[in-house]
Amino acid sequence: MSVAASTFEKTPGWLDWFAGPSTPVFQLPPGAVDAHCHVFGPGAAFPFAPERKYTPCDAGKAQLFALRDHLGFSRNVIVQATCHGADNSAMIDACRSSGGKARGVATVQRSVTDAQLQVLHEAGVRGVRFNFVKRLVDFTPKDELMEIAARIDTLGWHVVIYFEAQDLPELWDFFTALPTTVVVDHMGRPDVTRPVDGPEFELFLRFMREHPNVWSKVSCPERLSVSGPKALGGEQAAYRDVVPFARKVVETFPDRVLWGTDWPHPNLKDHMPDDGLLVDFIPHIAPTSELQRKLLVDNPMRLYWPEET
Ligand code: 0GY
Repeated sequence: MSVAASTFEKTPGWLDWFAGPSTPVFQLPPGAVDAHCHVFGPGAAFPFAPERKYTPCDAGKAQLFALRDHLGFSRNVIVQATCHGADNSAMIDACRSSGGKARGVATVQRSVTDAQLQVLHEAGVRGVRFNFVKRLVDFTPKDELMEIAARIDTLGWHVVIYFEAQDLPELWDFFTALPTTVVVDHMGRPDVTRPVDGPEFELFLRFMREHPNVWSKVSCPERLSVSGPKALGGEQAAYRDVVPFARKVVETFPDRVLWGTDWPHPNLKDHMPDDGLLVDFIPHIAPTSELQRKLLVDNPMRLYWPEET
């Protein structure tokens, strides 16, 4: 796999995804789902949104599906990336081309029609994403988001939320009023230099404990790690500082966790991980085969392919 030249000029310092990932040592269970990944363009076919906060390299469906097969995943959940705004075309095209092996999470605006939601549903969309990370999106009023949540609830979809740990107190009332299943991206981005049993992470655990409709992706150690080492050069002990946080969530809420590569890893500044080594991170946070099966197969299937479970 190689990164093709883009028709758009990338954000300065942009890191392209790692070409030639290793074959994981950890063998994924049959039917494993990569439940958080993106497609970027390609920009020539699916232009990036004018309101985007970054311009990535191209990372299209063919490259995503090749990575899926190389790593040993059976399916993908493709999450609309903010560089495409509320134009879901690239994500939808990837879902439609996947032969039923990909489902999607869309970004929609209040103006979306019921007919448009139906088209998204038929293409494989099963959720919407509300993003509160200020460097990625402009602010959307909460009443608009709540209106969208009520509408997609009737389709049986869920809401994916992305926020930084320090914003959880302020967003708590809104999140806990959502009527759907709520899936948190990357454990709400904890500061992993803080103690895993300290008040900051306890607030996140309480959020999950007190609200059985809240799930978490235990993804993105490469984004959260401060100490490293990087998942490069065969490193099997990567991102050790993230392990206690992710393992705590997996062991406490085994039926409400998901895992994803986050390929093509938007906005990483320091390094681009080898996705094969990211897969090798999984047994450190889900140490038993039962936990691994729930994390990688049972839970994502229940949420995204319920008709097959
Ligand atoms: C992620 C994280 C990021 C970006 C996006 O949609 C996006 O642009 O999700 C990020 O920059 O932290 O989940 O891929």
